Amino acid sequence: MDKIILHAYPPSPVSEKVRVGFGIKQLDWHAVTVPRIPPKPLLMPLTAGYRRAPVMQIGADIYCDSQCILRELQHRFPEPTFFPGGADGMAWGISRWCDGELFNLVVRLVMGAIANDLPEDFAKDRARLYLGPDITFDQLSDDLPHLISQIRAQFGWIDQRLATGRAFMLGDNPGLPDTMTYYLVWFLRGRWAGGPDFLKQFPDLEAWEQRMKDIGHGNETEMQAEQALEIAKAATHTTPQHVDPDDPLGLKIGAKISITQDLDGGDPQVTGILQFADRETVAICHENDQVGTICIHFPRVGYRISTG
Ligand SMILES: N[C@@H](CCC(=O)N[C@@H](CS)C(=O)NCC(=O)O)C(=O)O
Repeated sequence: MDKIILHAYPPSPVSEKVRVGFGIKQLDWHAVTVPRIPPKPLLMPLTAGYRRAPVMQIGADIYCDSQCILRELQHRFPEPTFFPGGADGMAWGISRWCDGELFNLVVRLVMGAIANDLPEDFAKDRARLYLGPDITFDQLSDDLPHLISQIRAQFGWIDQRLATGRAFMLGDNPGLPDTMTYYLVWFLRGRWAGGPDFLKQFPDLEAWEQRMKDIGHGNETEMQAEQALEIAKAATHTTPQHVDPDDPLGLKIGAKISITQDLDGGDPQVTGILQFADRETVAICHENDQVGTICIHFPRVGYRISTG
């Protein structure tokens, strides 16, 4: 199998979720560092315009969004499982909470608390991604106590879950719900000055946080972006042609489709030729001079597909 390559940058919290996923599965992988804001000229040939981090590459198959990446890791490397004790299915719902409501609150708090110190271009970019077109992080300063109250109650749920004597969310071994919640604790502790004090009220969460940190990231090796592009060009994607006959959108193999995040973050649409679609994943083929033909995968949940 081709190497696992993660296109990301060290401070990215969503990428930390995937790095811990590599740790749970004890994988060898390569890290390509991408810029924190566009332009990302050495990433775009691989993603046809998708600009967020992380993106995983295996040969000429490209996986966008942490949800899609973790699913592919579970598929390719079933053991150690992300679902110890047989918790498949519903555990994915945790991502809708953590990557939606809870992520949004934590981003607002972390960025809102340092709004005046953020580099202008970074603040503008992230405000558009996470707050929408009409509001900036410095407008959140009066809202910080409210945000803390919301996060406090929800981190309390995590703490309660861990107060039951389990080492991890599902029992003795770490799994998907652990990495999906841990990255937000990692982000809040590392990037909000009030984080370490705030977290002291959750002793079981803090003990678990240390266990999660101890898992590590698997075996990481740096790679240059140019090398990743060469690997994609030399490889052939391995995604079969398949579309679920009951697809609610009536998708057809070979149709031209566009995919974008189903929220107003100003993300560009990604366009290509449909190769694969089932309930949870959609994949398109895309061709350009730098990498030849590649297959780009997205989750269905949280993404909107348009045809024609
Ligand atoms: N739903 C996406 C969200 C990814 C996301 O928003 N990542 C942040 C970094 S933590 C990002 O891409 N920020 C903008 C950028 O890096 O250009 C996922 O789960 O991967």
